[in-house]
Amino acid sequence: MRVEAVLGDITRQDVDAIVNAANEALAGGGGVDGAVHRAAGARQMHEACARLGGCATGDAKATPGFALKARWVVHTVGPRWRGGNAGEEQALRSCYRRCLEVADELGARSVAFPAISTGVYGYPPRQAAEVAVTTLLGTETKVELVRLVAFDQASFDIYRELLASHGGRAGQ
Ligand code: AR6
Repeated sequence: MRVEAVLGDITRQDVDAIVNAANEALAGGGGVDGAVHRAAGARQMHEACARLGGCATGDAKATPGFALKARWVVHTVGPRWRGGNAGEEQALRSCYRRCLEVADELGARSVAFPAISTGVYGYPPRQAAEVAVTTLLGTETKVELVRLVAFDQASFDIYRELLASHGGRAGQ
């Protein structure tokens, strides 16, 4: 598996599946979640999410991508940051692992991830990036390309640095 980093918008990625940073109700929201719902088609995505019956923190569930370039959206629920001693790291690792498992079940070969939990949920970006890179590189999967999509230059630089030291690569 190859892990690369880009600076950009998750909703514009031309991959088999994109990951959504959702909430447990799968009810839509701001940030990535709002952008994904709008770009996919809000009504259809809302209905598809409603049929999934929610999603626990650390778990992941898929819907079609509807109007997105990506064929599927894998919705995952990251932990809210509560200072670091409330199981946040374990839950965030679970998100990345479960997204790859769901991607494998779908037959997705390329998957783009946003920086789960680092917006509204407040996870420190560098610590989240370390969890992302080490978990992805340490998980057995049939996914061939993982793209980490940074929304700002500082996050992109962190991914680039971590990938350089872990044998991945940065692009764009
Ligand atoms: N493309 C890529 N990254 C983005 C985009 C985008 N279009 N928009 C924001 N980011 P967040 P969370 C970055 O808040 O912390 C929602 O309301 C953003 O800069 O989307 O897991 C849900 O419904 C940040 O670094 O997700 C939940 O209630 C990262 O994506 C809650 O927020 C994640 O920010 C989930 O919070």
